[in-house]
Amino acid sequence: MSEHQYLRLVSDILEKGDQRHDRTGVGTLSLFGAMMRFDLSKGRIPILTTKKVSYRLAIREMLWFLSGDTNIRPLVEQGVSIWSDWPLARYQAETGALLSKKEFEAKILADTEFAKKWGDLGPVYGRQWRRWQGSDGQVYDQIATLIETLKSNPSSRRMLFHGWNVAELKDMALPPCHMVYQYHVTSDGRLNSLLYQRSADVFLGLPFNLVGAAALQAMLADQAGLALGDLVWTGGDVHIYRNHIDQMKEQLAREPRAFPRLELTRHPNSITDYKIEDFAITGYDPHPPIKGAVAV
Ligand code: DHF
Ligand code: TMP
Repeated sequence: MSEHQYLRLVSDILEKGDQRHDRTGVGTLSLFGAMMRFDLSKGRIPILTTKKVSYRLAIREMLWFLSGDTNIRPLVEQGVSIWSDWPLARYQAETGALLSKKEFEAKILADTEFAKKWGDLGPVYGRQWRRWQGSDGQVYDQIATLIETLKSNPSSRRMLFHGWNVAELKDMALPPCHMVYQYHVTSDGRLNSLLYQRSADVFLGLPFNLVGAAALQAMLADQAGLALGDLVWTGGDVHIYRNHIDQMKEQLAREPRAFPRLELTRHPNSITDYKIEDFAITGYDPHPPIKGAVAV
């Protein structure tokens, strides 16, 4: 029930991972099918301690998903650069322009028309979660429905939301990685969640995804008047990029510390009203950061 699960997964992949080619051309070591379970009931959330994780970026990303936005501009405004590489790659491919990430982000901030044209990721997470376009012409807010059901029918086995909208995949900069979130309420009023992630970059993406899922679970519990239970993470293609292997070995040599505590300091009336200031993280005492390049 701790960070050791993550480290065990890392050492399993390094030991037994299949050496594969992948879409990005970088190459990975990969295992198929993995699970981890984190107990959130004591107020601690899985922010890895064996390297410093910029958890505020991950929470900001989750708040951006919940806002329904799919344009990187509001992220860039908040100093969050984790999504900028993909619109930049499209801009470079389509215009032949050679811009650095910094220059591209400066244009996104300075020019709203440019941001509209080049900063959008297509109908990714936020769009599908809050405004799934049905074939019946209706627009579905999966998050609002989930919260209503958590309150009105918590024994339901149908509490989930989904990002994999087949008809719209071709318009997405990246098809969703963390694609299904399912929820479950125990008889004593604890909210469990299970995240299914079809593809996981164990060094860069996964630590962020754990923070996002835990922050989301805390907000949903807060909205529905529930206590926190377990966060179950499950992955499909779970991989370490070849250019992250040295970093992962360095991380494996470190001793994990206790996970930090999360407390929501305010109780907004709606899931869309949380601000980064509402997340009080205490007792986070990580080892130093470890840097690595993201495969685009
Ligand atoms: N592609 C790939 N190949 N891996 C990913 O993890 C990934 N994640 C995406 C989009 N596409 C992806 C969205 N999430 C970083 C973290 C999460 C993320 C994208 C990037 C990242 O680069 N993290 C660094 C730097 C964080 C910072 O800016 O401080 C890290 O060290 O955690
Ligand atoms: P893929 O679409 O070819 O699977 O590539 C997506 C890559 O991004 C893959 O390495 C998984 C990684 N990823 C995460 O691990 N977490 C995320 O949140 C996102 C968006 C991507």
